[in-house]
Amino acid sequence: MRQHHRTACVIGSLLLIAAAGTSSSAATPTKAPDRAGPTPLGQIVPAPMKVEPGGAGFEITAKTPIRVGSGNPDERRLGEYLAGILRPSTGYRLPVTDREGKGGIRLRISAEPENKVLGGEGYRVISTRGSLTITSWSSTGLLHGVQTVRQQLPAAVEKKTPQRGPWRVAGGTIKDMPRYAYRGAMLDVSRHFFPVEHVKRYIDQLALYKMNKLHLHLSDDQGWRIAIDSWPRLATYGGSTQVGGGPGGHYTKDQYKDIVAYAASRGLQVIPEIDMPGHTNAALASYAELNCNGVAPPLYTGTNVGFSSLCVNKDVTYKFVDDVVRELAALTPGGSVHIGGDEAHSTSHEDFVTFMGKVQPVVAKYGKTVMGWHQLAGAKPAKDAVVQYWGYDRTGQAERDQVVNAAKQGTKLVLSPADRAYLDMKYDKDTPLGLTWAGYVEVQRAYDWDPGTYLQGAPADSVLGVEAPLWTETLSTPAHLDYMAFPRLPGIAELGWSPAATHDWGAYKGRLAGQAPRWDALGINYYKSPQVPWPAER
Ligand code: TNX
Repeated sequence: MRQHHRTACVIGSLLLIAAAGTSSSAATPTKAPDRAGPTPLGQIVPAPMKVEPGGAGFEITAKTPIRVGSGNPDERRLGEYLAGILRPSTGYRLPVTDREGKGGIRLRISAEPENKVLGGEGYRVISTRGSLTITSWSSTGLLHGVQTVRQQLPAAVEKKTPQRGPWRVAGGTIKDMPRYAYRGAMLDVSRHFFPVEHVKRYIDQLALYKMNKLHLHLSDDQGWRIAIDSWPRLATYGGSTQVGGGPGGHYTKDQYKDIVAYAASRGLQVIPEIDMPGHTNAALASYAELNCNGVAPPLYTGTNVGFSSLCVNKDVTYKFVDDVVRELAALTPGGSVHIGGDEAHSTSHEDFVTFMGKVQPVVAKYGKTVMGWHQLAGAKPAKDAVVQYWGYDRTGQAERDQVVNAAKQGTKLVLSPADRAYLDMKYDKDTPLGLTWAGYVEVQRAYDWDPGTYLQGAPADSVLGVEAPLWTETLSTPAHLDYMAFPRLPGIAELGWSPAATHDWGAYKGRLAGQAPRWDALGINYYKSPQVPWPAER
């Protein structure tokens, strides 16, 4: 489909096809979890930093209260969140109470030194016969602790109707904190539009794996998805279709704020992307004056890339950029705005550099830092810009060097190697959805790499973390998103969270297999990779 723009990709795909045949070993199913024994402490995804099993462990019963402090509203909010997961399946009342007392589940945000050393996202879980304590320095850490407890409980806890217990958490202590500060997922809502409810569903899935950034690809050739008051036709006309010609759609500002707030309640910051100067047909179609020739092209519903460009030498272009970035920044509590910059094949290099030189200060002017695809490294990245690397095994050395050199000069990196982290790549030749330009990406390939050493020559501390993009040229329903994200997304989440020392495909695939009953309970439509020892069906 897009191979004429990525000639090297075809060769890459063929090599990978050859490699894939040798690497998939027949997987023997793990035993279904014994109803009598709880999930061993720490057998979760992502793997925790430190696990000290021991003791009888906690059992949730009809009498269990969820204790929160009286002073901190986040403790109560997260207590209610936990209760909301546990009540339907356990059938217990699980009152959230700030009354002092012994026993039960306890949620605590406190600045004690044992919490502070675990940083702004770390937490501890202490499971004993008498109580289950989740404690953290921050509300985000407490939320991550709740997700850990959730995964330690039987998968049936995710169901929406009463199930049989027992509801045990293995005994011992978990001390946990992330390896990387940036653990992201990108959703392309431009190629196909996904309404708020679908985005929230994805947010819930990301939170389960302790991801903390949701990058929304809000504009592309096929659709503009966010209301901009000063340029209303962007959304009403530019958002009126999608790949294949369906009705498309866009988020009103209120809907977008709802997404941002929901994401925040699940520990995720939203990073909005307006892709520029290429990938802009939807904008060019909406306003004739944005085109160098003053003529608006028709809307586009195909899947080619690289044919559109904003008019770099027109003043109105920068008025447009200023308005869009200003309105977007006002909707963005987080620190970054993503300005795209990839595949600007219809913009000369000189124009690209000029354009980025003018646009980056606009982002700064509205109090945000720039994020851009790694082509930004070929222009002059702003001092605090973050560059997102999306190369793959066939990416040329010159292109890599550009990114590595920027990193040496202080540019921070987010790694999304397309042949590892692109959730839209097919798993193998039989995958009914997805693309192949970066090759097939089976579950092991998505997991088995180290972000710390991936880009040779880049200083280790230039790596902020990882992100798994989900492009949607071929994906139009939540079931499609599920199928491509699961089971690869948890692997990228683990690379972002878990200490490098825990990295081990052999152990990981067992823990991953243990997630399947949970996905079944949650109605997640996952790909049953032959590389993973899924539990036998019950
Ligand atoms: C490349 S990654 C793109 C997207 C496509 C994607 C499909 C990047 C920055 N650009 O426009 O949707 O490949 O895999």
